[in-house]
Amino acid sequence: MSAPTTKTAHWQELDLKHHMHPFTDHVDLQEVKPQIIERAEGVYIYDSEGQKLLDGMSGLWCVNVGYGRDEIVEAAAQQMRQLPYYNNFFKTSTAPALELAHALSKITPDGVDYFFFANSGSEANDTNIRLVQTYWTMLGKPEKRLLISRHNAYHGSTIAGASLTGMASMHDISAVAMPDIVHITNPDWYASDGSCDAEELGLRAAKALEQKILELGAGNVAAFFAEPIQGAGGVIVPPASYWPEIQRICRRYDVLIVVDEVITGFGRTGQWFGADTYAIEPDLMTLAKGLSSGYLPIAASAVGERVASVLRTKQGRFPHGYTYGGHPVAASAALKNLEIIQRENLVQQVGQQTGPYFQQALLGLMDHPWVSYVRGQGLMACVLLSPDKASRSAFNPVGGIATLVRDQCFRNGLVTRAVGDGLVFAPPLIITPAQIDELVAKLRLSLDHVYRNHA
Ligand code: PXG
Repeated sequence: MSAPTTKTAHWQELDLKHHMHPFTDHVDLQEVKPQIIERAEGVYIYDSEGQKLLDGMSGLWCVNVGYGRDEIVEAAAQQMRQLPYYNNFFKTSTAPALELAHALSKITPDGVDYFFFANSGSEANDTNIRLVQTYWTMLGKPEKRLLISRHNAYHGSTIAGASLTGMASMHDISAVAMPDIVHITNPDWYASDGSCDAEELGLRAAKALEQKILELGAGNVAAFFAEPIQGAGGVIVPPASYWPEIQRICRRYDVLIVVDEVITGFGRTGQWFGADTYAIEPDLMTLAKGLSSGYLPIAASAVGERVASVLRTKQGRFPHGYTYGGHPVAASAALKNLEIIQRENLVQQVGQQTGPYFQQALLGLMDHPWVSYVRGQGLMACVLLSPDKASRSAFNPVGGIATLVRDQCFRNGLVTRAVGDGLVFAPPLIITPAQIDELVAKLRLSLDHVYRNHA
């Protein structure tokens, strides 16, 4: 590989000298050097060496309307000139936060009409935990405070978010995992032993919730937290049988349903929310990422009538909030982002055209000797690899080959992420069928390259 240009070398040096990366092995990084992303347009990003890459991940599952939207830039700049900051604490508000709450109330499921703003998905999940526990306490049931989450869930990186998260590696680094959180199985048919079909597995995974509630005592269980489709865990799409049964169980035992829509929200699944796709009736939702398409950090807890009516009518403060929650500049950017999604019919486009096209195009890879399964919904998907398709066995080490394919994709101009033995994709919602073909062709090229050298 040719030597990097002076500016790239300069930034790489600064990175190694002064910068610490999230979720990164810094010893590895010293070997490979970070890739510096410098600009972006539409579905493409460009690095400091001028390489153009199709962003198959929308940044980190967030740039739903694609890059280069001047309208969002203008809305933010205008707001910054007029009022760069004011807060919603105590007895003040700003217009962008209120307009955004109103706009959100029109697209969230019926009965979900109140919004508490934060700056990240992790924070919004912290808020949801506080809301859930405050709700039961205000109703005189403070003992109802246990939270149930699932294996392989990702709910954030704060102590509470990481504690809700169901990935063992994230619990290992923290000696201070939050109490009151327990995890149950997730509906991952691919990872199962194959002893039943997917629908039966979905029912069994849902029944695990009922068993756990009975074991803990329904009077102690406050809420069930879940992503409609597990994203960072590897786009684990639930069988159709799963969510209706979860819904029934939560209602039967009076357990609140908190739907984490940080990835599945804002058109990703082909409907506004994953809750729409799976007919879930959430009591609370976690919103972030696509809310502003990542142009500025903003997140929200969407609060359903049941919880809102208690918090809004019982005397007493909810002692919780973030300095930048509902930041007027971020809220203006989010409002413009929602306007674009609506004006360009992006949700319908994903649901009816590009989503099905994307899933079909990826399924075309099943003829590759390593591609053992393709799962997804709308514009999120995971292509799973196995050295033995029939048994769906894992590579040794797990993720070794997927990481090589991921690195080769980057060399071939495609951004993807390796999750275990899978490669995940979540391109911007504006991706065209021709760009989907480009994505799949680059993935095939990369798979073939690694296969030739490592099979
Ligand atoms: N909930 C879900 C479902 C998420 O996917 C969060 C909460 C936390 O959001 P913040 O804004 O605090 O990061 C997320 C974030 C990955 C990856 O590589 C996924 C996320 C973040 C970073 C990387 O898959 N999801």
